[in-house]
Amino acid sequence: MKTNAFYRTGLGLFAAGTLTFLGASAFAQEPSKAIAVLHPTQGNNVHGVVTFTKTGDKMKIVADVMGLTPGKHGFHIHEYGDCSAPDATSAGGHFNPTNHPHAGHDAAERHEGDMGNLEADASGKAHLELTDDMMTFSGEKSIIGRGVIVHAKADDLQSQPVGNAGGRVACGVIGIAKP
Ligand SMILES: [Cu+2]
Ligand SMILES: [Zn+2]
Repeated sequence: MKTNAFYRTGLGLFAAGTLTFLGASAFAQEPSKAIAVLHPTQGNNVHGVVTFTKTGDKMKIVADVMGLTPGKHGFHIHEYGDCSAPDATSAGGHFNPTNHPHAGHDAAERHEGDMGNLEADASGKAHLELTDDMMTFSGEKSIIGRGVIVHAKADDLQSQPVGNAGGRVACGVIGIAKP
C-alpha cells in the first residue's frame, strides 16, 4: 500500500511536470508564419495577400496584389497596424525600429519595413517574392501587428523619409497565420 501511494504520487508529479513543460514551450514558441490581407483605401480598388514565412534567420515574403495601375508601387511595412483612416495615414510612417534612413530592400542600411516596389502588369496584377534578413516575429524588430501599405506611385528608393511614393491605395495588418 505504501509503495503504491509513493508510485502514484511520483507519477502524478512527473505528469504535472511534463504538462507544465509542454505548456510553457507551446506559449514561448514564436510564430513561423504571418499574413496581411490588403484592403483598398477610399476611392481605390487595390487588394491582395502578403505572407511572411520564417525559416531560420530568413523571412520569405510573398505578395500577390491586384487592382493596381500598371507599373511600380511603393510597398512597405508601416509602424502601426491601423488601417482605420480612409486614406490609411493611421498606419503611421515606415517601420523603422533601428532609426535608419529610407532605402530599397537590398540596401545594407534601410528601414526594417522597406520592401521596395511591387510592379503591376497591364492587368493590374503584381507578384513579388523577397527574402529578408532583418524582420522578425519577436522583439523590437517584430512585424506582428504592424501595417502593410501599397502606394499610388513608385518608391524612388532614396527620397527621405518615404521614397516619394505618394498616397496609400491599400492597407492590411500583419497577423499570426496557421503554419
Ligand atoms: Cu509606405
Ligand atoms: Zn522606408
